Amino acid sequence: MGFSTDAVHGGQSAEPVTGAVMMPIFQTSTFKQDGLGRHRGYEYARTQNPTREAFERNIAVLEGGAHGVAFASGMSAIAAVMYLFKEGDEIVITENVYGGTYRLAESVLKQYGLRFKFIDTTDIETVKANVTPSTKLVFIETPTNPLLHVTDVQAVATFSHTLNALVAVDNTFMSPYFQNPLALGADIVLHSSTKYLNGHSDMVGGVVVVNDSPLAEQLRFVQNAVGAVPGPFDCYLALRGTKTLALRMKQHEANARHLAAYLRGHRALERLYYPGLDSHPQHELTKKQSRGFGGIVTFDVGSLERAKHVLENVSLFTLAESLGGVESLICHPASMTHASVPKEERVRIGITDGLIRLSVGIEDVEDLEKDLAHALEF
Ligand code: P1T
Repeated sequence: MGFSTDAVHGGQSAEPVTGAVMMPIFQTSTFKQDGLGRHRGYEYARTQNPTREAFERNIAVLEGGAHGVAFASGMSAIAAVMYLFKEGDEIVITENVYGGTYRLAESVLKQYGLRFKFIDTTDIETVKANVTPSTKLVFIETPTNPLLHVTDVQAVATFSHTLNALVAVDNTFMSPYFQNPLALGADIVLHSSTKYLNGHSDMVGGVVVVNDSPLAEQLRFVQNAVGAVPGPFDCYLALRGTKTLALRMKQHEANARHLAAYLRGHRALERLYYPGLDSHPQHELTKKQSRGFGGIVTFDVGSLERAKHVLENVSLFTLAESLGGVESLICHPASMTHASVPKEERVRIGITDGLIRLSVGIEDVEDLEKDLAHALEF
C-alpha cells in the first residue's frame, strides 16, 4: 500500500461492537472482568487501552515496524528506551540533540549510572572512534534540533551492529512520511508525537516503534511498569493527525523550501540551515536516505539583539516552543528549547544567541514570506 493509504487505514478496522468507522475514545480506567482470571484482553487502562492500541498499530505500519508502544510525551518515549539499559552501560548520543534529551541524560539518568558520550554522529570516523564494545546504544537524532545536522543512519547502524550496540533514531523532525530509520537498519525509531504526527499542536505524546518482538515486550513492560502512558483522548488526536500526515508534510516541505530559497543570500542572515539546500553539507545524504527535507528552517542573524528584533516583529509566525503543527512557529533555541544545555556547549555546537528556528506551517507561503521580510528589516 502507498503511504497515504496506510496513514488512513494502517492497523485500523471498524470497532467490533458498534461498527464505528473511527476508533472511539475509550475513556475508562478499567474494564469489567467476566470471572476470576477471565477478561476480554483489557484489564486496566495503564496496561491496555483500545484507542492507544489503534494509534500504536497505525504508527507501526507507517514506520515499517511490527510494534508501536505509545507514551505520555516524547521525553517519556526516550526515557523508556533508556530504561532498557543498566548501570555502567554506555550510550553514545548525537551531540546536538533536543535540549530535553540532553537534560534527561545529564541531569537524570547519569545519576543511575548510565554513561553518556555526546559526539558528532554526522562524521562516521568520529562514530568509529567512540562506539566501543562497552557501547550498548547509539542514539541518533537526524536531522538534529535545531541545526539540522544529518547522520548517515545506515553507516552508523552497520558499524554499531558489528559491536552489538543497538541503534535508536529520533525521527521527530522528518516524520515517517519522509524517513523510515528501521528500513535504514536502526533497531528502534521514536517520535515526539506532539509534533508532526499529531500536527495540530493540541496534545503531548510520544511513541516508539521496533521490529524485534522481545524488544517490544521489554518496552511494553516499561510502559506499564513506569506508567508514563498517554490518555485515550490524546491517542485519538494523534491517530486523527496521522491520517493527514502525507498532505500536511507535502505542504510543510513546499513552504519550507520556498522560504529557504527566499532566505538564501538575504543580507540580514549570517547562516542558513536547511537540508534541502545544495549548500547543506549533508544534502546528498539526505536525498539518499530520506524522501524529502522536512519543514524546519534555521538561521543565524548574528546577535541576541537582532534575534530579539526578528522574534518580536513577526506577526503570523507565533513565538512559541514546539514544532510540526499546521501553524508556523518561531523560536529562539538558546533561551527556549536548548536552555538546559550549558552555554559553552551550546556555542561550541553552533546554537548561538543569534540563532532562530522556524517551524514552517501550512499557510499560504506568500504570507509567511511577507511576515519574515518585514521582521528581517533592520
Ligand atoms: O515535548 P515532548 O513531546 O516530550 O518531546 C520531546 C522531544 C523529543 N525529540 C525531539 C527531536 C524534540 O524536538 C522534542 C521536543 N521538542 C520541542 C518541544 C521543541 O520545541 O523543540
